[in-house]
Amino acid sequence: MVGRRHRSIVVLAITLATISGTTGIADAVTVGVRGVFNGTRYVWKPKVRDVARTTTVRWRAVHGDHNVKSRGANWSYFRSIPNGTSVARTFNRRGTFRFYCTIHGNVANGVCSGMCGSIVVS
Ligand SMILES: [Cu+2]
Repeated sequence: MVGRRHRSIVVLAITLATISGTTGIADAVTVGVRGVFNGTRYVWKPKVRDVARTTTVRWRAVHGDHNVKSRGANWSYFRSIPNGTSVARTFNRRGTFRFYCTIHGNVANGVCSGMCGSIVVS
C-alpha cells in the first residue's frame, strides 16, 4: 500500500505541473529592497534592482524610518515606511524607475545623493 500511495502522489504532482503549464499561470514574483544602515549612513540594498515585468517590489524599512518617493517623469509614488514596515508596488511597464528617501536623500539639479535607488524593469 505504501507503493500505491507513493505512485498517487507522483501522479498528482505531475498533474498539477501539467495544469499550471497549460494555463500559463505563473507564480507571482516579489523582490525586496531594504532600507538599512551600512555603518556610515542609510542606504537602499540593493541600490539597483533588475526585475522582469509584473514583478512586485517590496521596500522594507529594516533600520530606521524611511519613505519611497519617485523621481523622474515616468512614475509617481510616495509612501512612508516606518521602521519595521514595508510597502509594495507591482511594475508592469518596462523602464527605469528611480526613487529616493526624502529623509536620507536629496535631489538637486537632477542628481540624487544619499539614499537613492532604482528599479530597472525589462
Ligand atoms: Cu531613509
